[in-house]
Formats: sequence, structure tokens, C-alpha cells
Amino acid sequence: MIGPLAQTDEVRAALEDGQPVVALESTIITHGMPWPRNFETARRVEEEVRSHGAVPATIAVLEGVLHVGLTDRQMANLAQAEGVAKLSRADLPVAMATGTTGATTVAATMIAARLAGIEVFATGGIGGVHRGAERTFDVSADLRELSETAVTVVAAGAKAILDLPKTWEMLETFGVPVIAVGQDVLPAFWSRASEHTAPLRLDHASDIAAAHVMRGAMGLPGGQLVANPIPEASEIPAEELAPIIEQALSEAAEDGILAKAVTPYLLARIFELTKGRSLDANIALVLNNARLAAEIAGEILAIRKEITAEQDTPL
Ligand code: PSU
Ligand code: MN
Repeated sequence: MIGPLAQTDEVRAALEDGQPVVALESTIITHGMPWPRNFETARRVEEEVRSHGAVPATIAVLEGVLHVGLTDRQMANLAQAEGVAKLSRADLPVAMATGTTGATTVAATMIAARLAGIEVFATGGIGGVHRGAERTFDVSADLRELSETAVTVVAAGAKAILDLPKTWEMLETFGVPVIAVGQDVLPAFWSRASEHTAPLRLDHASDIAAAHVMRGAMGLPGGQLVANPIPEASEIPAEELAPIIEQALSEAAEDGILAKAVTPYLLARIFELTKGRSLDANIALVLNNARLAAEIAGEILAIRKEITAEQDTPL
């Protein structure tokens, strides 16, 4: 284990005992949702993981220390803090070396999970190719991370604020399996359906776990993206959101919002324009992803135990 990595007792015990663990990101808390619902949600997501048989490990950098698992107090402080850095792959080691406090994106959370030996991670939506990327070149580091780091990420697809066709094309180029759960089309975060046929479909946590184990056994780098549709009762239909997204995007352009500030700006604006409905939907889908991630983590360990038992059986 590398030096500055701190685990809660709960996470350390689970990893040592070979219990299922699910990593959770913190940018969604600091940059994705407003106080106090960000803190309430972070705790509910952890409970959801626990009630489905796994241990949650929320990841963040606190004064330079990479924490894998946060106490309630640490989480409450982070959720209320002002000016917390948003750390992706490029920023993570710099923050750790300089004593910075920052929240981890999907990319940085995957890196931390791998260091800690955690194979499954639940979030809301991944970053992707932004609209207008042909001009701005704004492509999230999350995509490259999925091609390099062997963690299965459960998300509700990517947000419609992005250029979804380009996002899926790029993942295909990178050789990242994009797996829709229980349907033939990819979900679009706040909406269950999109126009994009999913490249892969698996309907059971055990199959997703088997694919994860097979990828590892073949020595292929990189993870899997599991695209889990938002529960029906909580979705906002794509037609209804489209004009709101257009408005938020044109305001972002007028205000000259760039780089890391783009995603948080758009989320906050869409929250206002939907009178909070986008946040209710966001919370419902994260809980749904936490549940599936806990099941996948359990199934991965079950498969590994079976393999070990077979190897131990004399011929
Ligand atoms: N999707 C959400 N909420 C978020 C994010 C994505 O629904 O808060 C965050 C994630 O942490 C993701 C990051 O990794 O935004 C992507 O940021 P960027 O586009 O700057 O790479
Ligand atoms: Mn970006």
C-alpha cells in the first residue's frame, strides 16, 4: 500500500476479511449537489450499499491524505466546505503532495479504489465528451481512466448535457465495455431511454461480475462501464429535459464557463430550471446504482471463491 492512504476501520476490516466493498466518489457531494441534500444523499447511498451486503468506501483527499472511507463527521465537513478542489487524475498526486483538500471525480476515485484493492464503484453519471468538443477539445479524463484502470463503474449512463454519441464512440475506441442493464438502449441519466443502442446488454449482477473477472484473468487493463437505467418512477423524460439543457448550455457559453467549471455549472442551472426535480432524479439513480454495485461486488467475490475452491480440489 502506498504511504498516505487512510482507511476507516470498517473498510480495512472488510478488505482484510475479503468482504465486498463499493467505492463512492465525492465530487458528486461537493460539486454535484447542494447542501444539505448532498450530505443526506451521501449517507443514504452508504446505507444502501450496506443493506445490500457490501461496505461503502467514500473517497476524498483531506489535507493531503487520500481517505478510502469517510466518517460521518468528515463527510459532513466536506459537504459544507467552501472552495474544495475538484481532483481528477492529473490533480490527485499534486493535492496529496501539497496537503490540499479535494473531492475525487470518477477518474480519481477509480485510481484510489484500485490502490485500495476495491473493484466496484458506484456513481451517478460519468464525465464524457462535451458538446462542442470539436472546438473546445473538452473531453473528460474519466473516459481514459476507464480504459486504463480495472474497476467496474456503475452509472446511469452519461448526462444529456454531453455529446452522447461522441462519448460512446470514444469508449468503443478505448475498448471499454459499455453494458446496459435490462434493456437494449443506453440510458441517459435522468431518462431511462436514449436513441443509442447499447453495444452490450447484461441483465444480472452475476453476469457483470463474471465479465469483470474474465477481463482481469485475460490481463486486459481497464474497467467496465455499467449503464443502469434510473427507476421508472423517478425519471424525467428526455423530451422534457431537452429545452432545459439547451438553455443551460447557451447560458454557460454566454457566461464563458470553461474546463472544470462546466459540469457543476450546468448541473446547478438544470436544478434551478427543473425546480429541483433534476436533483430528486439524481438521488434516486445514485441509490439504484449503489444497490447494483453492492450486488456485483458480492458476485465477484463469490466467483473468486469458486475458482480458488476448484484450484484446491485435487485432480
Ligand atoms: N456526473 C454527475 N455529477 C457529478 C459528476 C458527473 O451526475 O458531479 C462529476 C463526476 O465526479 C465526474 C466529473 O467524474 O463530474 C466529470 O467532470 P469533468 O467533465 O470536468 O471531467
Ligand atoms: Mn472537462
